[in-house]
Amino acid sequence: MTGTLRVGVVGVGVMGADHAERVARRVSRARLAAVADPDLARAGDLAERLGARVIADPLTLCADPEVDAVLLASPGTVHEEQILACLDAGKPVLCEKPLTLDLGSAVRVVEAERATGRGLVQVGFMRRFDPEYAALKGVLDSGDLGRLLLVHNVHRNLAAPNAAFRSEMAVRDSLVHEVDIARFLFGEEITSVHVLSPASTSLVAAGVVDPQVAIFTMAGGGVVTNEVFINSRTGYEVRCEAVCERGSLMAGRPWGGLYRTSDAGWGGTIAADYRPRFATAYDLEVQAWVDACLDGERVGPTAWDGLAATAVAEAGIRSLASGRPAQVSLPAL
Ligand code: ISE
Repeated sequence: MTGTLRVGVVGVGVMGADHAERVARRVSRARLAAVADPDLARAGDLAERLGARVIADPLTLCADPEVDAVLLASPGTVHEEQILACLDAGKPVLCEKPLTLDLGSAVRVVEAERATGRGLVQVGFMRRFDPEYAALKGVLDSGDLGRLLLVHNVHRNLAAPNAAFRSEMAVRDSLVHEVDIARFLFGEEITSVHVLSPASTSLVAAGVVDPQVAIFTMAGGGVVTNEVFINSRTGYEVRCEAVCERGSLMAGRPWGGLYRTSDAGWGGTIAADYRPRFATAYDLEVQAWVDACLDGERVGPTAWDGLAATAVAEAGIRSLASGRPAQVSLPAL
């Protein structure tokens, strides 16, 4: 399709404001048509700056005839009703992760999307669009290094976004990225997850587990180790090392460039948060979504990918509480 995609953004907090700016200023073939947020002053300021309309009610934005596609950056608790409103209106939706907070609502979303007969939902697992992660996946798929055996992920944030931070949030909001990357790199489902609770940093409230170490077992027997450390005080560090039969690959070194075991070097800076670290990935993700909406193709993580991530996060929260591995069961849809 030729023309310009009129995008509505729901939720203009940190990530939504970043996406609104991206749609308005950096992505081609798209225009920021409208924004919605419960904080009307925040929505009004942004809309004025970027030349968009404010629509007070998110569900009205989803149905608005002058909005062609919707980018959801609202809290996960309201994703289900907002995605369903977009599907009812037959509109494509790019939904920030997590798709939903529980398996029941994820199933309802996947079923509602299937009933439309179209691939309308893309989930915002932006790392798949990061040039280094994409290059790493390309090398794995080429078979040059043989079979993928292990993945080691490190995921550190500078500090928790607010004082309400709880252990479960590290699983739902942060580990969920590693869930998607593990499924993406192996091309398999995760069958069990074991969340370990090492000694916590003294910088969190009593009873909060930070850092956490999670171990995924993949359907084919591969293993993924994950460190998630929210109050690391070092900055935004996200790295991934894939270990194959004939060598290893690393994405996300602070000094940049896909690393093979023969490389060496040091000297970069660590980003403060996900926006600078994954700026290129977000740009490529939103551009790919806009192009797919206009050209009628589906790209990126699907609603099923979002459902699978929610199922693993639910199992992870059970494991966090019990201290034992938890099996992941995916519905047969
Ligand atoms: C946040 O929502 C993100 O998606 C970031 O990528 C992640 O590092 C952070 O822990 C989450 O809270």
